[in-house]
Amino acid sequence: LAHRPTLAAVEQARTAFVQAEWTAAPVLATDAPVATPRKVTNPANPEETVGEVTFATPETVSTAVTAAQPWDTDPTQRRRVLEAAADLYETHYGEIFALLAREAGKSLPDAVAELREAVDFLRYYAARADAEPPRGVFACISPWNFPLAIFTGQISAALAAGNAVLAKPAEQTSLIAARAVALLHEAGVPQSALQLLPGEGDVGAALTSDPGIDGVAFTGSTQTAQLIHRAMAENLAPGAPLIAETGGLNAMIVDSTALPEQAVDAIVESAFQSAGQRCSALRCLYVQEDIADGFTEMLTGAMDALKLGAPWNLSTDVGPVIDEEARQGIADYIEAARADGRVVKELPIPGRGHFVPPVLIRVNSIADMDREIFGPVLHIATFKSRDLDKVIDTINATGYGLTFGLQTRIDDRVQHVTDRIHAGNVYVNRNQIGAIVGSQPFGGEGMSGTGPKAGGPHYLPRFQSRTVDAVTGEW
Ligand code: TXE
Repeated sequence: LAHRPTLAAVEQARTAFVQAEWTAAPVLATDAPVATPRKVTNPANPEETVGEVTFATPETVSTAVTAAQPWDTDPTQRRRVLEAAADLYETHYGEIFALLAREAGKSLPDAVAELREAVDFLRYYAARADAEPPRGVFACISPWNFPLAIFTGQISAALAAGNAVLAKPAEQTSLIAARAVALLHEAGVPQSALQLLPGEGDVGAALTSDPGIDGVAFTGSTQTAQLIHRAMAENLAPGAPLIAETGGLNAMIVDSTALPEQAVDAIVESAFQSAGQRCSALRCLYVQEDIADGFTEMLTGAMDALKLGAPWNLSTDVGPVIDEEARQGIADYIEAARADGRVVKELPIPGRGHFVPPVLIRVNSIADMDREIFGPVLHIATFKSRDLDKVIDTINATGYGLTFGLQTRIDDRVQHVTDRIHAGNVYVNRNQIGAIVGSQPFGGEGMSGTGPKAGGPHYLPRFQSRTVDAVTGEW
């Protein structure tokens, strides 16, 4: 961050905003009906009210679509305004950290990384604004797990290209979205080019079946992406693009030559950071049989060292999951594994709130997992060296292809495995997490998304009226 916060400044911001109550409501270029307001509570302390949100209704949507107007200005102006928005995000870090902690349950390191990523997206796409014509009106539908970074990434690309944006944030994180939109408007994005439609899935469904929409950017579950795909096919012009980033079933292979400390650090971070609520998170670890016992012991020891608790405590490693529904779903899954005697290690619940303590569960293979469990739940399997190719085939056969990790010191093996694995982002001998805007774009294959990768050179052109070059395949 250009205005890098000192610990003292963060501390000050935290206490200053603890008393704040935020609000979110549709921000429209015209009047339209809305639903009755509801309370937003804190995932780490559900008795605490954080603010109030007024949702849009499906009827709000068509009015907003009609009022939308592409950001018809020269690219230099768009660049300047988006840069100004990045500056505003940075100067408001205290309030943003407080909101990320209190509405989304993010720990401070997660909140810092998220603000950094959001600012990077704004500056990266701003710098690439050019005179290519926009598509028109874009629906940007985002999830709660990166309520600022993914929300801002979609919007800033669509706006940099000159589109009008109708933003539908996840119902769990409307307050953060409302604050971000207020900063974008303050920076100079016109109201008709950026409208906010907080609401539930029905608002997203109404948006993606409105014939006035020219394209959709979506991040969330694979199942919702499939619904959107269908709605668009039935209602939108055939050329309208769907840019979808969805779930994953991500694996890591640790062979007997891997550096154990390095591998354990990478695993703990990849599986449990953000309480495992990342599409990139490690879900299934394959450890070579010869080292499995000692390695598992090291791993469970490292899990013991994790600090669970409220996100605003600076020492917290793992905070709560997003809400009670998520907590219950993950707890039921763990209970079933416990009943089967497959739980290798679990930590105690740190208190009230929507906490799921990190857990390690034994499986025979990734094929035993029929869906993505979006929480701090790591699965462990073992393999024999001669079965390495079988393991790769099983991982590929899940149909997902988001992230993959490999820990080994054999160079030929790196080549062999990475040539065969189907994954959008591959991490060798490092933590299997996230991406870096501009230098390591992020996105998956198969059931994990449509591409192009966010934060890469091909993303923004998808928001423009360009066609594919038949020879180079470039946009
Ligand atoms: O996602 P949804 P949810 C995965 C993860 C998680 C699961 C469910 O496995 O447990 O998805 O999370 C909007 N038409 N990921 O329920 O439902 C919705 O309001 C249009 C992976 O939060 O896909 C929200 O704004 N829009 C992940 C957005 O879609 C609809 C991030 C995402 O919600 C809609 C989050 C519809 N019919 C969850 N229904 C990742 N890849 O990072 C809902 N929405």
